Amino acid sequence: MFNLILFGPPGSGKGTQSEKLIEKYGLIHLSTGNLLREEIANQTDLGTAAKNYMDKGQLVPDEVVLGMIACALDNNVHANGFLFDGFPRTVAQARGLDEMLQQRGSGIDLVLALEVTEDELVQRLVNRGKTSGRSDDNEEVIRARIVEYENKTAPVAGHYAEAGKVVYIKGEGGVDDIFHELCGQINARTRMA
Ligand code: B4P
Repeated sequence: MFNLILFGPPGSGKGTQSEKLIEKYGLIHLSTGNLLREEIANQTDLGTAAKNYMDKGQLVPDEVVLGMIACALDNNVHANGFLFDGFPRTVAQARGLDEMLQQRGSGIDLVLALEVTEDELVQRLVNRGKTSGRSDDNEEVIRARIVEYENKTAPVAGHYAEAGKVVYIKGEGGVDDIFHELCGQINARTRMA
């Protein structure tokens, strides 16, 4: 069992790198952003409530996100490990996750934190907005998402740093070069490669 958190601000490449990492290491990909967008697409009550927050660049309430993750863990009891992408986004979510994993006899092994400058983040997400159809990929909402990240999400790195689990990786440059750096850190801690 190997549980990895891919951490970083909006637009830092979490979704992009997650796709490559799950393929290489056979981890189950849990992206709360994707799970929430599925709920919106399916027009569920949860999705309708979440959309109100997401369209303003705000975080969805912790209990909603923790409930989705609990379900996903229960649906994948035989997994090799999980890649958490865009989760946890608050210290309360991190504590909730730690508790859920502990109850299942495991825990977080590594947090890989992607570092990207704010100008580059905005540029990437504005570009993605031209084709993504995502209502939160416009400059005003992107700026709000970055403020939300600084206030509520950045402290999550501190939570895991206390246990020596965080490694910072430069998230600017070629996608394959960044992937290589991430794999190096995972390989140093596992025999999964
Ligand atoms: P997410 O779906 O997690 O979206 P994100 O932060 O924008 O990151 P994403 O993974 O999509 O982008 P990536 O960096 O890969 O969250 C959306 C919203 O959902 C949140 O604002 C919040 O409201 C809600 N939410 C989700 N999880 C939550 C939680 N746990 N608690 C509360 N609320 C939650 O890529 C961005 C762009 O950069 C792409 O176009 C990509 O092609 C490009 N890119 C990637 N790597 C690059 C590189 N090396 N060089 C150049 N471009 C690159």
